[in-house]
Amino acid sequence: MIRILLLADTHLGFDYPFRPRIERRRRGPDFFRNFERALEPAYRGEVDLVVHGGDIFYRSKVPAQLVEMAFMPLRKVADKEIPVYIVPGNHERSAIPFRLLAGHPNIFIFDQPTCFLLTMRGFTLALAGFPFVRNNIREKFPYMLQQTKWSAIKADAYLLCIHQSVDGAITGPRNYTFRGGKDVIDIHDIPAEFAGVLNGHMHRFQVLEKDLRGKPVATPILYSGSTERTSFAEKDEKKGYVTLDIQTDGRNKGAVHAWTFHELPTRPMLVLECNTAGMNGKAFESWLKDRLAMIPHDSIVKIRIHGKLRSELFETIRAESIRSLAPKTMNISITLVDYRGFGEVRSRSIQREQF
Ligand SMILES: [Mn+2]
Repeated sequence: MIRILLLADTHLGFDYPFRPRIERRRRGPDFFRNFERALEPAYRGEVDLVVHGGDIFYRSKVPAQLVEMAFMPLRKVADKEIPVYIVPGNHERSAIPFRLLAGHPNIFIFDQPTCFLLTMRGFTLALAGFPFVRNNIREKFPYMLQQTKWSAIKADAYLLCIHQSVDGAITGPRNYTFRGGKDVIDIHDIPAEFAGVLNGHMHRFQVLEKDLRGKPVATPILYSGSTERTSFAEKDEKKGYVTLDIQTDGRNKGAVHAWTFHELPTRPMLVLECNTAGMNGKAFESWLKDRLAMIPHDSIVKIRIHGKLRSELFETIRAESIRSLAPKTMNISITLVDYRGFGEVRSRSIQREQF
């Protein structure tokens, strides 16, 4: 039996400015904290290997300091002789940060279609994978898979490590389901020889075990989801990582024997709707104070403002004014729902400042 820890979409660097223009609560440290929490079973030696399903960072160009901060925990795992496998995600187009990691003998990066072999306690595991494919993975998938040369390798079990959408994957507050698009893998193209697909890209935890018609598939597709909420679209989602066991009965190919989702702590994320019709600055302030008093102090809050604003209200909803009304432990952003043009630009600039 081999025990694996799967984490993905850690999006490190999100709201983590090294030279902040303004002092306020940042969400950046939350992302680092959950990254470390997800790796704790590895620190304790409770798993045999770690797979990161991609999007370590929140975007493709990141400062060297951030790269170093992100790699320290992974190196700590690798130093314990626990191999770490990394799938470059859509935010990892530039290969540069990986050169720093690639030198470690226990860190393996799917920077091109590859199949890594791992033998442990007499069990040989093959980990095939390739970096995120941006365009038309539906058509390219069989070729990418073939390029890993997995079928020429003898192993007790095969795993596929990728960062892609697959038919049936679900995302967003309205449960959008991926089906049949050119950037979606046809679930039937995944060879039954694979015990499981360890996947990133979907920020919601989910395990796909059926095709779009509801017919069971041979290979479960596991998305551990992101370790923190990267947007309000994820506000009601549980965040965490997955552990799974690969087992074989000797006769059959190895299979995913059990998987467990481990939830990580996240701060409350709330949307406050405000209709400003007839409101002046004072009224808005007292409305906001009342609302903020009712919610947890460490909330991440989005205020959606409806209606046309009196000019004095524009002053009140400036980011600084709002922040002065809220506990320092909160994160607050504002959206002007009914404004286009000037109003929207303004609201965007407020949002940019907040996140
Ligand atoms: Mn992502």
